[in-house]
Amino acid sequence: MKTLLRGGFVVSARSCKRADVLIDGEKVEKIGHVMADAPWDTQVVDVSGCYLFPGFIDAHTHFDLDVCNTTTADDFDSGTRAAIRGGTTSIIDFACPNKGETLAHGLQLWHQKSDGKCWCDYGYHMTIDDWNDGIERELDDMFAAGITSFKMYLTYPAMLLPDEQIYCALRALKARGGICGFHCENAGVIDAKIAELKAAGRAADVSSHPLARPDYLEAEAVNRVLRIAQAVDTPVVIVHTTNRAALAEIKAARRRGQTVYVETCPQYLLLDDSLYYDPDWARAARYVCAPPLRTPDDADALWRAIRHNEVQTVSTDHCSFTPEQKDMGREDFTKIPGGVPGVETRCELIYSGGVAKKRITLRDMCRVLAENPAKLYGLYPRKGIIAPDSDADIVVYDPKANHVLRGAELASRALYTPFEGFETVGSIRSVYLRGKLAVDRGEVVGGRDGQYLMREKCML
Ligand code: DUC
Ligand code: ZN
Repeated sequence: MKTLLRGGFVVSARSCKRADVLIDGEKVEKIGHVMADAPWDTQVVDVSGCYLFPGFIDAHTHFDLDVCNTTTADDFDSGTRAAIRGGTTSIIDFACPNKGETLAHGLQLWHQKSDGKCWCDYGYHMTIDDWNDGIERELDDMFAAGITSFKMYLTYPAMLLPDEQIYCALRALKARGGICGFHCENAGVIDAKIAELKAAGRAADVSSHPLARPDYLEAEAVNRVLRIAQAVDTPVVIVHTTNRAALAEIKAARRRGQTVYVETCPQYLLLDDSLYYDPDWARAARYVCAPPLRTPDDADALWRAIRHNEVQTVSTDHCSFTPEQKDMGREDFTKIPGGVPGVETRCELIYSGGVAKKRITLRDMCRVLAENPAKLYGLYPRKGIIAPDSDADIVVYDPKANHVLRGAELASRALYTPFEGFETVGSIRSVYLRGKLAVDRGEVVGGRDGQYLMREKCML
């Protein structure tokens, strides 16, 4: 049986047009005024007054990840259930072998963690936290397994690679048409600042976290990565960009002719570092993530950069820990497991805080949440657009159905949201995953139907 979504406004990165969408099986068949073409037994769903977005893609999640001697609250089961409830029909998580392990081992481990458990479609980036001939040889296997994007870190001792190895790894990826994302923070100076803060008796202060990881040390690392990329002559992705100084480094690289793709996240657009100074330690600790939250001025710069197409994607860096897990850092702020939940709330936050506030347009929202991530990570046009033959991943957004975000009501196992009490403008009415109703009026009605995504090379 076919399904006709009737009377809505179909949003793309270029337009927002009144049109009906006919779904046949897992695919979009037609768009336009297609009622006359629909067979008699077509299921007609009235979506008048709603926006129809292509299913959103969150290209930055961490599910079932071991951090700081604990494991994220969300695994692939709860994490992808939260994702689909929030309008995300595809996630790309970071497979993460430990130093000394093979990429094949990391890939196998991530399949074990996720296969058969996912409520939305899923793929992986591969983390490169070690570099040697064996790993270089394995890159071809990764491409054969549908992994075309990678990640390297400029911070965290367990992940960090020296500049020479970053250069060699980027050169090897360039030769194969791969793309790499970078976590940009300066490791050495941050460690020195942590030691100073502890020596000054500030180990138990959550506010030590942002003081140890200032914006300019992120900007320094962004600049270093971009200069290494210049030496290799290859595009790179700067993930979870938080601030104006980092954006200035990116602009400078673009001015000298480099291609740089930029990601930011809702927490950097809508929250700020004053939250670390909450006298309630437990409340402040909920916002510990790396890089940390920045200033309202930085958030303004990021919104502007989205408007001007200088930021290509908004993902979440969903890395969830319960308040009880955050408590592990009561005496030592460096032991607070870093990360915030976000996969479930991204769409409503960006609509409410971005589109409804006229900071960005509906088309911008579609571009950074769907079309660009699909192009950047080799899923387009199967994903990222509502068009004939694309997967019928569709989010029906009702702009009049406002509600209030409450951590206790979310599917994530984090048991809180950093946006507690946030009043949304509108909400997700329903979500289709490859033609099948997966969310209906806030209830997850689909199953663990997520499929592993074999991805092509970057096409942005
Ligand atoms: N930052 C976090 O806060 N958590 C997980 C990984 C990261 O980069
Ligand atoms: Zn991350």
